[in-house]
Amino acid sequence: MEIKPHDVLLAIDVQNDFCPGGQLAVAGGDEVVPIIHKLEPLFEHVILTQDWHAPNHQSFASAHPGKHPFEQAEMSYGAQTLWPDHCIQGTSGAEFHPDLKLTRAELILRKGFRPQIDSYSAFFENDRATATGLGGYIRDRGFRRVFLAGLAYDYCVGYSALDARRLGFPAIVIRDACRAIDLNGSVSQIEADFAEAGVDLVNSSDLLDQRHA
Ligand code: VGL
Ligand code: ZN
Repeated sequence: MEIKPHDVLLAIDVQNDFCPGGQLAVAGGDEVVPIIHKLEPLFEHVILTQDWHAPNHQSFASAHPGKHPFEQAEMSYGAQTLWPDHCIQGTSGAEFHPDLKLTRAELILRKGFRPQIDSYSAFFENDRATATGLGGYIRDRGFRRVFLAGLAYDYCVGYSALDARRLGFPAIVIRDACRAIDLNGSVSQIEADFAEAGVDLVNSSDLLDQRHA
């Protein structure tokens, strides 16, 4: 698959708290860093996202007395999975992985800062209605296809890919450049959603091979 000048690489939430040793560690989360580094030169445009929660965020189990991480809670917008405290604004856990070097990135999009709403997707918060502005940015910049990598495959990467499709952008998830949380069938669920929404899955080798084509 050939990368074109109007394509954009979206590196989702490659942050310390989603890497081994972090508060919401994803198995092998740090392994996406060298793969993203290999992909980066293919793209003229790179955007980073950063999960960026207020300390009292309502997606944290700690904000719900008697509840534990990975249980569900009812929010104004429906059911919400509760997480360990993670990616709190200004903490080291919220920083990008120290090895991540995407100096050409043109935008860092922060999400999940409203205490009452979580935001898995880089485009819409979990009420599925509050826009982050990323859709407008991508449209205004004239980008057309959205390629996604990062953490976590079955949450923030997946929801972002589905919303990209909802906004009419072709969305391509680079599978080996992601790692999953895999909670209660979340991987098979997101892949069923991908199939229905027309999200494409590729591997980094499918993109890197173009150099030899
Ligand atoms: C994420 C759960 C909570 C993610 C963020 O980046 O996939 N998952 N916050
Ligand atoms: Zn979060």
